[in-house]
Order: sequence, then structure tokens, then C-alpha cells
Amino acid sequence: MSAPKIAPYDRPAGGWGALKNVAIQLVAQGIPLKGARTLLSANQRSGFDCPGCAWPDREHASTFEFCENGAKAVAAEATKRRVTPAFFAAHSVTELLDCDDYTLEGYGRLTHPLRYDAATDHYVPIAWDDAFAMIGRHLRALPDPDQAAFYTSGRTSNEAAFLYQLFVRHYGTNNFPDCSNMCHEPTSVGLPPVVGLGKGTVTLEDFEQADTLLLFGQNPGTNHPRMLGELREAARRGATIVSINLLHERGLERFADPQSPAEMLSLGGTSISGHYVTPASGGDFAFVKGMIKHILERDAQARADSLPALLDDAFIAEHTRGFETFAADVRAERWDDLERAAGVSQAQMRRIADVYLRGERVIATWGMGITQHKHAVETIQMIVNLMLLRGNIGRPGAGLCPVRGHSNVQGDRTVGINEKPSAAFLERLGKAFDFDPPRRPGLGVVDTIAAMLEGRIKVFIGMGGNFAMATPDTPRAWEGLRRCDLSVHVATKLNRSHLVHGRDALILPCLGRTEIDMQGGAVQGVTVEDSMSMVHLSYGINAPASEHLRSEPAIVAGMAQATLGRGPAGRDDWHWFVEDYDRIRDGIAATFEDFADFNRRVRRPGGFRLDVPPSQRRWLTPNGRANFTTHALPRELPIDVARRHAGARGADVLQLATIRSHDQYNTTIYGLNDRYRGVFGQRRVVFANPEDLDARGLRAGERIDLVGVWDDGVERRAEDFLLVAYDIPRGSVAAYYPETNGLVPLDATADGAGTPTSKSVPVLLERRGG
Ligand SMILES: Nc1nc2c(c(=O)[nH]1)N[C@H]1C(S)=C(S)[C@@H](COP(=O)(O)OP(=O)(O)OC[C@H]3O[C@@H](n4cnc5c(=O)[nH]c(N)nc54)[C@H](O)[C@@H]3O)O[C@H]1N2
Ligand SMILES: Nc1nc2c(c(=O)[nH]1)N[C@H]1C(S)=C(S)[C@@H](COP(=O)(O)OP(=O)(O)OC[C@H]3O[C@@H](n4cnc5c(=O)[nH]c(N)nc54)[C@H](O)[C@@H]3O)O[C@H]1N2
Ligand SMILES: [Mo]
Repeated sequence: MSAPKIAPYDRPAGGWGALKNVAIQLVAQGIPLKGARTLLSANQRSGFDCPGCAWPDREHASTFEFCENGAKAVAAEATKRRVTPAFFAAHSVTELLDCDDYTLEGYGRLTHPLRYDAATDHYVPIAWDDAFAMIGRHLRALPDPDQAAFYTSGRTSNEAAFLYQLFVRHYGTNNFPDCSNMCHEPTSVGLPPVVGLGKGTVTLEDFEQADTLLLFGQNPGTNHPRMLGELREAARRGATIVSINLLHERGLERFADPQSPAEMLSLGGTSISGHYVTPASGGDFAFVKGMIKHILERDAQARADSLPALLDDAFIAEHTRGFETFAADVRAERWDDLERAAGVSQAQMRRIADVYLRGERVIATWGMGITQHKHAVETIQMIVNLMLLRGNIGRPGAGLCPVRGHSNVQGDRTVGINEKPSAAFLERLGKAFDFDPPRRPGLGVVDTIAAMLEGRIKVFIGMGGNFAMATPDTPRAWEGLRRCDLSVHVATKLNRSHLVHGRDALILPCLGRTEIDMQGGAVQGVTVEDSMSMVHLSYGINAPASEHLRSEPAIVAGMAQATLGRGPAGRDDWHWFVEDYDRIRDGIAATFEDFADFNRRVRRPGGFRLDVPPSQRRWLTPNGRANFTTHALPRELPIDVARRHAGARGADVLQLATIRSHDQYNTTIYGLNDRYRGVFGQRRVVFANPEDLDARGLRAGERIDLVGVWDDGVERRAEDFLLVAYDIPRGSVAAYYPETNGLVPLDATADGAGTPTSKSVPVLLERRGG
């Protein structure tokens, strides 16, 4: 491990550094050969879908698609290390709580089902049937099924997720908190009313045809490395790429494809973004509105001069509603208000708007830099407004591209992991399985924690993920979990959530996606849906990490059988579904029109694409049109609200963006470097603008505490961070998640979506001991 240092990185993203780091990671997991073989089958036709990110893979790719961080995700799962009952006998839970998260996951794969023994404070082995019986006992004892919550993290396959929701809805609740509540929920909430579907509209072919790409608030060099391949191609054929990001991310600037000998030898790489905008935190909303104001002005001028109009009048007339009201609102906006809210000059807003106007085929992408803000839904809808102006949705080379996180987070939602299910879905599910699903809306992540704290949730079951670390307001989340009667985690590796447990607790070890899943004497495949609505089969190729592991669907069936005593639709047993996953897929097909003939279609090479009506200009909105939406600039910016709360120290408040380093996968820490940002051997760093430091009498290299500012009287503090001078807009600082989650107030959420506003957390910097 490298010694802690800060050393700016001047190479392109990718390149030799990426190759070297894959090798390091494989050796660290003790798997040079096997790891390499495993990697070769990621995202190939007969192999597994990479458990890294949700970026689609190219059907026609014949060689391994190189991706450093995909390799890390695969290596982490294929590790040689094991965390066995002997390990748990040697370490009490209290002892393990002292380990950092990096160490916990580093112990390797879980091998046996485990039960918490309060008498000794150790996890001890338990037989699978006894574990299921314990779950059944607890669930049946609850006076109201709404006192249990069933979390899902987005690696779970369609088959496991569908069976899970079927079990939980038979049990009687819609309490499905889901990692997407903390992630792309504002996309799922914001898009349906305006385009009729909460998903992206583009495919990889559209990326090949686009001439202009607007990339909002995402860091593909780290989080979606395979996307860099698309961006590189686009840049090389002359497409204009605009990055709108709080930070100058290296992957958005320059990329060297490790498969290109020329780029590798020259050390040069391809320049990615022709334009780079760094708005204030959350300033994207006003920035896009400013772009639109310029477009409306230029369009009016063009018409006055009898030049061709700049708006797509025919598209607007035929396909949309709400244009006049929306346009009047934008025209009335004042440039100085827009500039202040965006943190971008009028001139730059106009310049980027002209880039947009020159584009014939424009794609807009976005990630967590857009969704984890108070005005996320409005911002996404403003991006849609921008795209509608020139008919940039539903034709080749143009459209919307929310870039999802977990490899199957989109699919889990599609197949029913939804705390606010539509009546139509429940209707079909009820018909397909001959039961009456619960209609009451359930709880998302933030509401689940609040309910735990109030004693309204007593049983927590987690299908993957790391609820204790991924959620906001860490001490409160932990208190909530500890108040539960039972906590259960289906997991591949040990994590903090297993140690912050209910009175009774279980850890149920499962197969990972890279492993062979044998059921009923045959190898089973599972399906996943990527960011572009492509559904395909995934088959593991490695031997399971332990003979005691069960697949996620098998674990769901075990819980369901022990809780409900009988299967759905008149069957005696839930295990029937697990003997052949085709049966689960038939159930999915019976529930969703989109999945008709699922088993046959998914076996075609490359799988199939789900229906994406807006990509064909079919708008499944209440009025049957795409809708322009009118959103005023907030009267008070979130930072002003925070300053008001901070009273005398108001002027010192900064907005903290909690982001991912290059060596982590969400709460899983692979290593302590963030190479592209020049951070090595450490994670407790805060990136700050040098002028902001000067103004506060602080210096780079000093150690500080981050102190939360909120209006609820709760003290929030994250201790001992190194100040790093960084090219970041004034008023903003950035630090890694999850170390900073304790600073995110539970009720600081995106309007209308409930997503924690993890990218604009109001904080003060306090010199240690000062
Ligand atoms: N290797 C790896 N891959 C991953 C993950 C991982 O942790 N590691 N996580 C997966 C998951 S679940 C997800 S959701 C995705 C996340 O992928 P991203 O969406 O890229 O996630 P973040 O690292 O949170 O980075 C958000 C970006 O937004 C920028 N930003 C912050 N605030 C603002 C703002 O106000 N405006 C703008 N324009 N930009 C802003 C930050 O500088 C940063 O570049 O990646 C997925 N893939
Ligand atoms: N402050 C702040 N907080 C955030 C974010 C942020 O940007 N800032 N991002 C948010 C986002 S976008 C997301 S998606 C969430 C992520 O929240 P989660 O999805 O809950 O967290 P992960 O870290 O992805 O979960 C990792 C754990 O999943 C388990 N696991 C891995 N593979 C498998 C598998 O195949 N099956 C099962 N059953 N378990 C498996 C392992 O035990 C591992 O420890 O965090 C959110 N929290
Ligand atoms: Mo995510």
C-alpha cells in the first residue's frame, strides 16, 4: 500500500495505470490466473454480466472489453479469501466493529449462514432451515406486515428481485426501500410525467450517431469506465462533448484506451471534452435554464430576421404541451439571477447554448451530480425541456441517458421492487398469481430509517447492499437498525451492516454473479437490465466460494416458505420456482406485457430491449404528449437556507459533495488511492478551493473536522480530514462517501423524490483542536 501523499496526476485516464492496477488487484485477491480467466468472460455472450456498473456492453465486441473498475468488482467477488465460522469464533462483534470497512470486506467471502448469539456477542453457524424458521417466526409475529422492511441493492438479478417482491407482497407490505432511493430516484420520478417513462431513451447506436454530448454530473472515468470507450469514439469522429461537472474529472478530459497501441505508446490519449463547465453545486438547474433563455432569444431573433427558426416547431406542435407557459417563464428570468444560481457567467451559458444549437443530434447524460440535490427533479425536467426544444428525443443519435449505477438497479425496479407500485402493476401481479397484493404505499430508504427510530419497523431484511453505511445520517441509521427485533442480510461479503444489528440477527451468504448456480441438476442463468433497457442472460463460470452458499432466489424461496407455509397461485411450495429459473421468468412474463415470451427472447444472442416508448415518440403521459415543465428559480438557494441556519457562522458555510474515489465501489473500498485526483494511501481528505481556505484562515495540509449545519439541533461531525487545495468552485468542497454520510441530515432530501441530498451537504471546516 502506498504511503499517504497528494500528487497531481497529469496522464490521461485509462492507459498504463489502469492495466497496472488490474494486476495489483488480482494479486491482492490471490487470484492472478483464475481472475484473469474470470475477467475474460465478463459481458461476453456465454459469460456473466459484469457486476460493476450498469453501462451496456457491445454485442458485437469480440474481445474482452477492458475496464479497470469492472475488473476490480470481479476480482473482489472471485477473491481467494474466506471469512469462516472459525473467524467469527475468534472475533466478537464488538471487536469487529473496530475494524474499518476496508478491512471488513477484505476478510473475503462469507461461507456459512450465521446467527448472532447475544450471550457471547459472536456470530455462530446456523443451519439454513433454522435460519429460515427464525425469519418466519419473526415475520408472522408482527401484528402488521408494514412493520417489516425489505431492502434491495441493485446487484440482485431480475429473477431474485421478482421472487422477493412476490414473497413480500404475499406477506402483505410494499415496504421496499431500495438503493435507487438514494440514487436515480429523481430520474424515476421526474421523467414519467414529461416523457412517459422513468428510464433513458438512447442505445449505444445512438451514441455512435450523436454529434453533440452533454454530460451532466457524472464521472465515467471511475464509475462507468466502459462509457469512456463511447466518448473516445465520439470525440475521434468529431462530435462535440460538453462536460458539466463540479470538478475537472480526468476521464472527462483525456482517455487512453488500453487496447489502442498508439495511445498506449504515445502516452497521449484522446481529448474528450471540448467544453468544460464547472457550475456551483446544484447550479445545473439555473445553468440549463440560462441555456434555454439564450436559445429562445436567438430563435426570436432568427424569426425576426426571417431566418430559419431554431426551435423544432413541428415537433413542439405535434408532440408536446406546455411550451408557451414554459417559454414565458424562462423569458421572464433575469440573467443576474441565473448567473448567481448557476455559478456560471451569462457568456458561458450562451456559449454552451450555441454548442447545443449547432448539434443536429444531441444526447444528454446525467448521474449523481444531478440527482443528489434538493432540486434534482426540477433539474432533470429542465434538461428534458432543453432537449424538447429541438426535438432531441426519439430520433436516431439523440435522447436522454440517465447513467445508472448498480448493474441491475434498473431491472430490479422494472420487475417490481417499488415502494410506490402503480395500481396497474398490482392489478396484473394479483391476476397472474391469484392473490390480492397490498395497496398501501410502502416506505423508501429515508422513511424506513425514520420508522425504525419511531419503533414502527421491527424487522429489516436486506437483499444485498450495506444499509448501515450507504444511508444518510449514519448514527441515526445505526440507532434505527439496532432497535429492530430482527435484522437479516443476504450478502457475499462481511460488511458494517452485519455488525450493526437487531436483537436477533442473521447473515445469509449467497452466490455472486460470477459463480455457477446449479438448481434442479442444471446450470441456471439470471437476467439483468442495463442502463439502456437491454435485458440479457448472465451465467456464472466460477465454482462457488463455499459449498454452503445458496442463490438469492433459493434464499427468497426459503424465507417465503418458512413465513407463508405455502406457495403462490395454489402451489404448495416456493421452491418449485427455484428448480428452474425459467419458471420465475414465466411469472415475470405473465406479469409484464413487455416480457412476453421472455424465456425465448432472452436466449437470442444479446438478449432483447424492453419497450422504450419515448424513443419512438410515443408518450405514455396522462395527456399523451411530451410535456414542457415550468420551474421557477428557487427563491432561496439551498446554500442560503443553510447559511441562515448557521447564524453567526453563516458566511463560512460550504456545500459538501460526497463522491466516489477511484478505488471504491460504493461502500466497498478496494484500495486507498484516487489516482486521477492525485490522492494516494488515504481517504480522509477534503478538496477545497484555496481562496475559500484563505478566507477562513486555513491552509492546505492542515487537518480539520467537518461539522454539519442543519436546523434540527443534532450535532453532526466527521473527524480528522486532510485539507487538499483543489480546482473546485468557491463555496463547494468535496470528500468521499461513506466516511461523510454522518453529515447528511436524514430529512435533507430531493423534493418529490426523497433522495438524500448527498451532493450539497452544508458544512463548516473546523481546525482540529481549534
Ligand atoms: N468503480 C465504481 N463504479 C461505480 C460505483 C462505484 O462506487 N465505483 N458506483 C455505482 C453507482 S451505484 C452509481 S449511482 C454510479 C455513480 O456514478 P457518478 O454519478 O459518476 O457518481 P459520483 O462519484 O457520486 O460522482 C458524481 C459526479 O458529479 C459531480 N458533481 C457533484 N456535484 C455536482 C453538481 O452540483 N453539478 C454537477 N454538474 N456535477 C456535480 C462530481 O464532481 C462527480 O464527478 O456509479 C456506479 N459505478
Ligand atoms: N453520501 C453518499 N451516500 C450515498 C451515495 C453518495 O454518492 N453519497 N450514493 C448512493 C448510491 S448512488 C447508492 S446506489 C447506494 C448504494 O448502497 P448499497 O447498494 O446498499 O451499497 P453497496 O456498497 O453497493 O453494497 C455492498 C455490499 O453488497 C453485498 N453484495 C455484493 N454483491 C452481492 C451480491 O451479488 N448479492 C448480494 N446479496 N449481496 C452482494 C456485499 O456484501 C457488499 O458488502 O449508496 C448511496 N449512498
Ligand atoms: Mo447508485
